[in-house]
Amino acid sequence: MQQEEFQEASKGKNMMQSESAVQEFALKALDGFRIEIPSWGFANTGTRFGKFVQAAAATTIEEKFADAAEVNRLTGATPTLALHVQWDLPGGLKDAPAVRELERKHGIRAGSINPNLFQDQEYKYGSLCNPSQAIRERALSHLLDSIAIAKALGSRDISLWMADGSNYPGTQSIRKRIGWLEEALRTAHAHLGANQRLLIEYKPFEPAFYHTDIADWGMSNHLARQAGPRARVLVDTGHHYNAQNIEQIVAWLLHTGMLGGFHFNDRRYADDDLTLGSIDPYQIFRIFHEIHAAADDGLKTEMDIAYMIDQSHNLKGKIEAMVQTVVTAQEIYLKAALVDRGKLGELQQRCELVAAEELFRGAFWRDVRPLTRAWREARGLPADPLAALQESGYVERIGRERGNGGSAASSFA
Ligand code: RM4
Ligand code: MN
Ligand code: MN
Repeated sequence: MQQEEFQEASKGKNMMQSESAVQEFALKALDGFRIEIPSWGFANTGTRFGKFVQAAAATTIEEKFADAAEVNRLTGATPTLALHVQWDLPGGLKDAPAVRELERKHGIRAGSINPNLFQDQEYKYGSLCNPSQAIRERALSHLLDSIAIAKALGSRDISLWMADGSNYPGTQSIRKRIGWLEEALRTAHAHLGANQRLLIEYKPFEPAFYHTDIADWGMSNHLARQAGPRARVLVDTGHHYNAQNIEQIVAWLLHTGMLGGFHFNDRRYADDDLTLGSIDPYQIFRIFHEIHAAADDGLKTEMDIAYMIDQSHNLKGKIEAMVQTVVTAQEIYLKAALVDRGKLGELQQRCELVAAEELFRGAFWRDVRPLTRAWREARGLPADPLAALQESGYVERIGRERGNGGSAASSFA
């Protein structure tokens, strides 16, 4: 939804007496909500202890595009597919025309481009932060290739996550590595096209267990500012310590104009990559509230936030899990959109704590499913996407055709 339209609709919401005004507001809010799905969410994945393969898992980029198209057909909210260069474009830039062809065939656009700086043997001691200059250069050249691929595909965002770090105290110079990273990201930024962005993801630990080179949002924020004006912070909801207040981080990033986007997932312990809202939907609600509040206050950032899913569907069916996630995201986004922020502001101002919290909590508990259903019906989409998936027989069909159940297909690809 355009910023102005959203604000207009928000004003309407504060005076929403009638059901039809609520419905109209909800339709607009849902029209404006798009979420990107990850190619790796359709592939066989697992834990470091093993993998349970699924017959319907995708092993080729063509299959990932087909699955993404099915999710978009059912939900109407996922027009783009995030790609990982090494898993999806192993031939690099020369694979781009084939991806363009898949875009046309399946009606799905390539979304954010993810460099892969964590799988090659050379990266044992780091990629952009490796003490070896030759390995740093190799990593940088992969990052530049990823930017070129994004340009060829018309993708706006390059989202960077690195596994770099160390496992034991005293074994690496933390500050030298900061310097190498700053330099590499400045160079990468200089190669961005006019409309491209560099999103910098952080994560406190794993695979490194003593220090991680980009461990939190402060480090991402610093690096983004050093890199240049089109670098932003990427918040993966699973990449925080347990007690951390993620919505406060989001509020700060909104306030300072540094929020680039999200990798949504849920977790109970660490980077569990469980499906969104499965453990703590209230947290996602609080995050969306900050975003809606910033939009209501006229912050010109709403349209620049990339909503992306980054999950690993080890046990749930891949496509089922993806559809369930998109539906959940829409519901929570809408609940947060429906907070009466005019009234909430007054209660906050008067420090009416219980009334403010009850208003906030009340919006979370509101059952918005009749509204999401009305939106689907109005937009010619299946009223119940999960039921429609089951009725379609898609998963059984691709399971028969692909028959990947017997092969322990390699991770993610
Ligand atoms: C990381 C992070 C990245 C993802 C890799 C595979 O934990 O979330 O976004 O690309 O996993
Ligand atoms: Mn992520
Ligand atoms: Mn992660």
